[in-house]
Amino acid sequence: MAKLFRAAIMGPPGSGKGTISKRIAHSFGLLYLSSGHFLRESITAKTEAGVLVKSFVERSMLVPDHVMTRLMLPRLEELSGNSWLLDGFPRTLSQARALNNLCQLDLVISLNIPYETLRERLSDRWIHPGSGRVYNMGFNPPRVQGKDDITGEPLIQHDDDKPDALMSRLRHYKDVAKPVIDLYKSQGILHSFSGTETDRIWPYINSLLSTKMHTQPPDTCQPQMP
Ligand code: G5P
Ligand code: MG
Repeated sequence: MAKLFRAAIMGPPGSGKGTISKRIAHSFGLLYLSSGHFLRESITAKTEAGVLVKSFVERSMLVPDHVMTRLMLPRLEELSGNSWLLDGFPRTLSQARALNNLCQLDLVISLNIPYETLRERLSDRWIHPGSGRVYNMGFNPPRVQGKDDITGEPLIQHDDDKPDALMSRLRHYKDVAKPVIDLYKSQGILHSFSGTETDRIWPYINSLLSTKMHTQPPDTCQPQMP
């Protein structure tokens, strides 16, 4: 039986979830599922869910739990034979419980990054709206300023990366994440990483995953009683 591995990465806005997730997906062959990307995709496609979530995402507010679980859980059910990594989901205790009913995670990574670092990073962040590709003018700039490397289309800055919106996102993140972190701690699957540079955190995450993925017992996606 194939060894399946299910992980999630948590952290405040700008903590490097996306950057680290892409490295994990690339190095360990996990499917990478980003809740923010799915939301932006549904907004661009103007689906029923997209119309509903647009105002929440634009105001940097959490999308209601029932909408989030309806967006994420069916995708995970379809991927029941795959190993995957979730970025940005679950974000509330209610989402974590809904996920637990579908599947037990093997590992959760939590990123603790100082506020000042987050503020600096996000004010420098530019996105290619069509694909969700993220650039940072200092850390990973595009080859041509203001243009996407692949398509050459213009890059934009999200309204929710501007300072006022960012402050309220961070405050809210802390309150909402605490019970989720406590839950995963109690399950013995939480691994926290602190620091100001992704490149310095990455070797520790890389080594943790190398160990965990090689010692993972054969498994299938089993529900866990809440
Ligand atoms: P998202 O899209 O999940 P956030 O706000 O949680 O958005 P975000 O902004 O995507 O998180 P990140 O993925 O943690 O940040 O970080 P990143 O993009 O990798 O890195 C941030 C920037 O810093 C990038 O430019 C990167 O290049 C740079 N960087 C990384 N490392 C370093 C470094 O070491 N040094 C430097 N200098 N730079 C670095 O969610 C968006 C919205 O969707 C809704 C909410 O409304 C949310 O606001 N949403 C949900 N709502 C309810 N429930 C959920 N589960 C939801 N999920 C999303
Ligand atoms: Mg992200």
